[in-house]
Amino acid sequence: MKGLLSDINASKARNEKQFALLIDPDSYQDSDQLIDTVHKAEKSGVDFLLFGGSLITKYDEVDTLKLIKDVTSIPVILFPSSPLQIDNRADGILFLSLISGRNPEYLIGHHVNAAPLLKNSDLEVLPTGYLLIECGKTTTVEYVSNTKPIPFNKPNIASCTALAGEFMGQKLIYLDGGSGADRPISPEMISEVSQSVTVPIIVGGGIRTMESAIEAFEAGADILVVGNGAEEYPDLIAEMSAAKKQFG
Ligand code: 1GP
Repeated sequence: MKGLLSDINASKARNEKQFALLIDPDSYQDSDQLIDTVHKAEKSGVDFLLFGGSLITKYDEVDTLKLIKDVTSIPVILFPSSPLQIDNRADGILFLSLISGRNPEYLIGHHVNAAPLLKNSDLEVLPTGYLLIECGKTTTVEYVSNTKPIPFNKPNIASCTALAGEFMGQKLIYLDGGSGADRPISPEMISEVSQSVTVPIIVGGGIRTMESAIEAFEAGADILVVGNGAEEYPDLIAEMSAAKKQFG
């Protein structure tokens, strides 16, 4: 057991915030850029790397995960959209149920295919209720999963969905606006969800400034995920780390 979930729970118990950097292998096909990003993450004290994407097209070009593992000891947690993305070289996997949607493949179908692979792996499995929230545009995850996001201004739907997820045994709740969302999830929604569940809350999608990160942390997010924002503006990695250190 690698203790990823127990570390997350311990951080929450201490009121400490965490920051995860999302590495989408399709976005980092330049090895030098990837290594530079990982070094920045290491220097800034990023808590863990999420690795994956809603649609990966460049599996064979650069072995992104190997490059990452060669240069850092930051834990890598898979953030997969399908069992094709299971890779035993990572440390853990978000075992995602897309509970905002009504597509059985993303509620239980892929999980059945993934289960025997995970049983035979060394990956720590982190059961995660995943809620896709409408944040200004149709994202790849919405299209690929064929699910309808929760409306931006309906925090009560999000809080009831998250609570149902916790009652069903999910150990983490992930509120996601989707990669490259136009705007981040509202502090009102994060706040309502955080008052509804006791498990740690991950929030991502469309976070591009330190100010929006602080707002999300203040509203009750335990872990923030940044992907596109750090690709566009690499200094955001250090700024996010500074934002989380204001808490706890
Ligand atoms: C996407 O939450 C992640 O699933 C990160 O989103 O790339 O918009 O930061 P961004």
